Amino acid sequence: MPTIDSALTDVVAKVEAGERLGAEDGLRLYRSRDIFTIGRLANHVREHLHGRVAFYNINRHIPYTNICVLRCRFCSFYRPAPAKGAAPPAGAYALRVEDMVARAAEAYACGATEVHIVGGLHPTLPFEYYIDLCRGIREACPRMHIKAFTAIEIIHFTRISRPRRSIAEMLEALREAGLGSLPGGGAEIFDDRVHDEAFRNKVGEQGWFDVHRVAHEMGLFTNATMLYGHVEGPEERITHLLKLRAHQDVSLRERRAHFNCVVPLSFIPDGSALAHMPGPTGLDDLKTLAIVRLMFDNVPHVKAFWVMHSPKLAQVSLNWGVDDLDGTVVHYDITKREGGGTTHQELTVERLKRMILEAGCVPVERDTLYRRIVRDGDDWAVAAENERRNRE
Ligand code: V47
Repeated sequence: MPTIDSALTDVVAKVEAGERLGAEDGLRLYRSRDIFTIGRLANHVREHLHGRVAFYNINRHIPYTNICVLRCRFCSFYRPAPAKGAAPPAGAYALRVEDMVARAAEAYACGATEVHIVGGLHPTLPFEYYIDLCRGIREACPRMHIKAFTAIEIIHFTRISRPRRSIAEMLEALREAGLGSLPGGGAEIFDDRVHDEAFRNKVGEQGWFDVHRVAHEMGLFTNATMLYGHVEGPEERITHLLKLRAHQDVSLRERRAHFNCVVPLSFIPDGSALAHMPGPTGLDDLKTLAIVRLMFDNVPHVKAFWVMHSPKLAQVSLNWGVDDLDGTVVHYDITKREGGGTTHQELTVERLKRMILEAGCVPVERDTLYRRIVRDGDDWAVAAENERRNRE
């Protein structure tokens, strides 16, 4: 009964045989309108890896500043750095370490296992600020995982530190202060034309990969992202994914850590210099999430960050290759949902579980490193099963 787009016959055969897909396969998937076959294939891979399990975590995203020396055209979050002596622009903020720690402690008291911290490239915050931030959170919230700072922030810190530190020295200093892993942000699209049009001045491909390579060499796990739906096309998306996949191959073979998940980020144009662009449609989102699952035979998890995909589409994607929804989030400042809205963007655990159950999946709370969490009242622990597996 199900008719398969004949252009996908070879791709179907490859996926069924567990063979790696190439660039042409990825492009065929993008060109196809057979969203059901694409979904079935991605779901096949997802089920092979995770059965019906769908992960979520209890976390809090806390940005420390929206002041940024860059002016990326896709970004609606940044406020320009004020000229020396001038007042900061409306809506600009830079939180004190004490305030950041207080926010993290509040999340910790509510059972959060992870804090996700990123921010703009602030012109004057000293390198010590970032160390104090990690140390302060580590002291106030000893068991909370600190996932913080995109590759571009790490490079910024190396430039402002005195004496200037290498990437490895910077990551070591942050790890010593409490950093647990790096989020995947800032990758955008690895392509010179796209970079010039949308993220000029931002650290490019080389810098992003340098940071993730060094992190993996040191044993720090990281994530990888792709920001899609702006000035790039399917070819550039597939090339981006293949570059990430090649990096992961080497990390798995030669380094002590690797990418835990790929997070495709659906561009939200509102409020940015690209506000005239339409942004991706729902079908493009669903197809992209599925194609990401299909292209990565070497990354365990694909995350639909519900803030950018909307909870409804993220839920549907659980049957289109996705196995992780990120978490409770609570406040999100970098993008607001289509049509604006506030920074209060929260899903309760009950809602996350309901979304997952209604999609026919089994909700599993995870920590940042995808170990299962078991809860007993207000207390939580990493499930023994994972600890045993890690030791083996
Ligand atoms: O680096 C910026 C992107 C990223 C927009 O690693 C935008 O687990 C859409 O990386 N529309 C930050 N996206 C978010 C991020 C992330 C989120 C959740 C989980 C993880 C993880 C990482 O957001 C930025 C940039 O790529 N972004 N502006 C926009 N208008």
